[in-house]
Amino acid sequence: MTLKNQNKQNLHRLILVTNREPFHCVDRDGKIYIERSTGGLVTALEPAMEHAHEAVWISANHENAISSESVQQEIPYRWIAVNYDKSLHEGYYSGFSNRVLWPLFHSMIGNHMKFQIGEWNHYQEVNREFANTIMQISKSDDFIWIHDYQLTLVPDFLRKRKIDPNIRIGFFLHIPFPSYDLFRTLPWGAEILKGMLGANLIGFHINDYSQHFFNCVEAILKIRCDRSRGLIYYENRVIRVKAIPIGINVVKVHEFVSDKAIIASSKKLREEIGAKCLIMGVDRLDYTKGILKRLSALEKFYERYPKHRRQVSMIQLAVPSRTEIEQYQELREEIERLVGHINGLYAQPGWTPITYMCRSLPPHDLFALYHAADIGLVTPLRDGMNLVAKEYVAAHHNNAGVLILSELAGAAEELTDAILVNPYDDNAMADAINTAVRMPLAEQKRRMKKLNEIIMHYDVYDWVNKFTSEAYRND
Ligand code: ADQ
Repeated sequence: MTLKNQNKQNLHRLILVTNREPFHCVDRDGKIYIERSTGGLVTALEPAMEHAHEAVWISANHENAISSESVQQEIPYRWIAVNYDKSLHEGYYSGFSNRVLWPLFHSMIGNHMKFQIGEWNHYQEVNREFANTIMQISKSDDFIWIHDYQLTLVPDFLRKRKIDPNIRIGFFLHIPFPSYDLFRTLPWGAEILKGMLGANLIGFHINDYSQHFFNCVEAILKIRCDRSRGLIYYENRVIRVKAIPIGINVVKVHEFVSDKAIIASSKKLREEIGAKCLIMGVDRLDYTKGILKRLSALEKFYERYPKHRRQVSMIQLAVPSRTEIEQYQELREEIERLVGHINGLYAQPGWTPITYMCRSLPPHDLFALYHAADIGLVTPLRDGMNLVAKEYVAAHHNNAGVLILSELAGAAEELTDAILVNPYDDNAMADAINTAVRMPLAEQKRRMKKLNEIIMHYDVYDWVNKFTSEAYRND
């Protein structure tokens, strides 16, 4: 699948709006370098930017040491920063976005959801600043595409500011949308729903999330929804709601894993690990990713299937994120403790059960790991989609490999030829690891072929095309 130049044909300028900027700064020997980000969202959105006939990326400016001129030399499109008062940042970002909406939308409110006075106001103010910046540059016929839970109020703020009705506004939620029973615990639920309803099109990864959204709109706002057509009638406008699952840039992954240098690194990694079978886990360091339960499952696996000790090793890679939030610091310590515990229990001279790396890896090393791993263990407790699962599948497009995938990741809807597991059930996961280790090569290849057919068909270009054409549908 390739991008069919959707944006070029209809000549709408694309204004992409995200909380995070599409680059980050790296300090090397005291000198600051700007690098394009490699994370999930940016990787997914760059193809849309590169194929638009004209494009602008609007984001916050977390890396505020940097001038826009120096950034502009490094990225192939115009970037505009939203400048808001720094005193709002903690409440908007770490507070309301990541201590309220993130756990709530992942249905993990228990120990994680924490309201603090004033944060809702900070969230609103920053969303208003985003809308102000968009208003300053937008012109008739633009296509404004707003992303994710940090910016739910922006579409409605644009309507309130009387944005040109010719401008289409799309909103895509990259994380799950929770059930009504959970969503109703949020004191500002009605405002969040109305905020999103400012868009012409609201996109989710899977149909379950759209249905939850419809339930909340009906129950909380008492608004008429036509579910069979995916339409909501609100303030004399028709809003389209649609499940459009995100894909990956499959061709790029194929290029990485056919690169001779990456194949050589993958081979070297295998030799260094020594074990016959290598399992990989790759995640942002986040409690939703289920890393602790996964490690417990591995411990159970070694306990129940002692003959696999020495034969099977795991590399767990976790890139630190939201390090300013206490729960994330605690999680990091707990993971380190558990890795130490398992290695202490089972390691033997010449064999280490788990190699744990807590950092971001450059694409070369990341894809060498994907390529080297016999088993991809992707077991989030809840995940909007999960791109790691798709990247692992793409990295094994012409060889064997087994994906073990959480039923609670959006990706499980499409990747039904993976071994699907309940990520809370470490006993069942231990058994799934055993099944994967013992799976005959022919069976692995058969499953990999089917998984690859899916991710090749529904790749990131398909996602961009579908979202753009849905946003311009008039029927
Ligand atoms: P994330 O929660 O960030 O994305 P995910 O979809 O798995 O999760 O994307 C992570 C990305 O970061 C992948 O592309 C992966 O290769 C990369 N990555 C992870 N660890 C890394 C490391 N140590 N070094 C380098 N790169 C690393 C959110 C939602 C998901 C949804 C995406 C896209 O939470 O559910 O799939 O947006 O919509």
